[in-house]
Amino acid sequence: MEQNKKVIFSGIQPSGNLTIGNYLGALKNWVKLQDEYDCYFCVVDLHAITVKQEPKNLRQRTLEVLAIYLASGIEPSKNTLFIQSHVHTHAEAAWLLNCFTYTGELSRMTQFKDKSRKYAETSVSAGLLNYPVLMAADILIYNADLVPVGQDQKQHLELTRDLAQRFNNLYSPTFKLPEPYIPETAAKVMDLQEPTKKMSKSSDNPNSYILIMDPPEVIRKKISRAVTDSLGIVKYNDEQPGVKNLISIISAITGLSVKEIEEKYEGKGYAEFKEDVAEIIINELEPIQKKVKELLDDKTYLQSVYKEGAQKALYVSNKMVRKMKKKIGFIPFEK
Ligand code: AQP
Repeated sequence: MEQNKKVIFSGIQPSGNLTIGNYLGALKNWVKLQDEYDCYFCVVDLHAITVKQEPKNLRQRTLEVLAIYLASGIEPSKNTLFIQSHVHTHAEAAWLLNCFTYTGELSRMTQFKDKSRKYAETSVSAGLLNYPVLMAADILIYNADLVPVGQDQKQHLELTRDLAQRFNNLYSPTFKLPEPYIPETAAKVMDLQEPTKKMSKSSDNPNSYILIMDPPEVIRKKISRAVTDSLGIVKYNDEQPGVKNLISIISAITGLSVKEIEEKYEGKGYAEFKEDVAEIIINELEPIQKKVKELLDDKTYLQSVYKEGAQKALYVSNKMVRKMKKKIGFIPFEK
């Protein structure tokens, strides 16, 4: 039966603690996909090391991200849940694909340009440049049909399609060309301090994001400090990016329409509006936080989930990598 389902691949980097951007933009939507699609949800730790990570933090966050996947409602029995570095085919396929990628294509990527500017003072690793090739490998080794992506990842998916097409033309049809999957209710959560920028887990300013694991009092404080404007009207428009962002957050959590939210706060000030935003976020996150803590206390269970996921992911992806190697001209290790 699974054969008939379309394949989806997605992942989140344990490059920082997850934010409500990751939750509302990715996780909450993934939960809706698990019955209809054959989903591979991965903690992409190989991607995380494209910028410097403290080993202790990386270890801790990788498990926490897996626990957050589970606590958000992603079920191991319905999906393949795993940690990227446990499945060696990702790195292997990335190397193969690197040899079909032009450096010019990579240096033109917007995310590379942004991130290399940010890390210019320390050093910019070749890994940061090659990040989209690893992402292409992640997707292509499962022959994914669909990839849920935010606007900022669309360019990388285009490259994935170009690489797949290039390989297919050079040898013979091997890969499907994956399509972007844009969920109807995809929320783009903006930075609380600079609401024209995406909320990001690696931001240097903790007031710019709400973490999934932030305690209630921290959430109240951060929302009360969120940048708004001097108009004092709860209205969804581009002239009020801060208010627009808070309305989007309410809408993504409650399912209320923008119009319903605007009507609810007609004639009311920002203080009351912000108090409600904070309570709505707290109520949504509380059960997840409780579950994450329980899961992190049960490492044996977490291990059983990621081991089983990795075994399945390896079995599926190895077939594709073997095929790639054979077409390239490598001698098979065994027939
Ligand atoms: N602010 C956001 N709004 C909506 N969706 C978001 N995502 C991230 N931030 C928002 C979605 O989360 C998924 C995984 O993201 P990622 O960890 O692979 O990397 P990212 O998109 O680069 O996220 P960050 O938080 O900005 O990470 P850093 O700071 O490490 O680069 C994706 O589906 C993404 O769309």
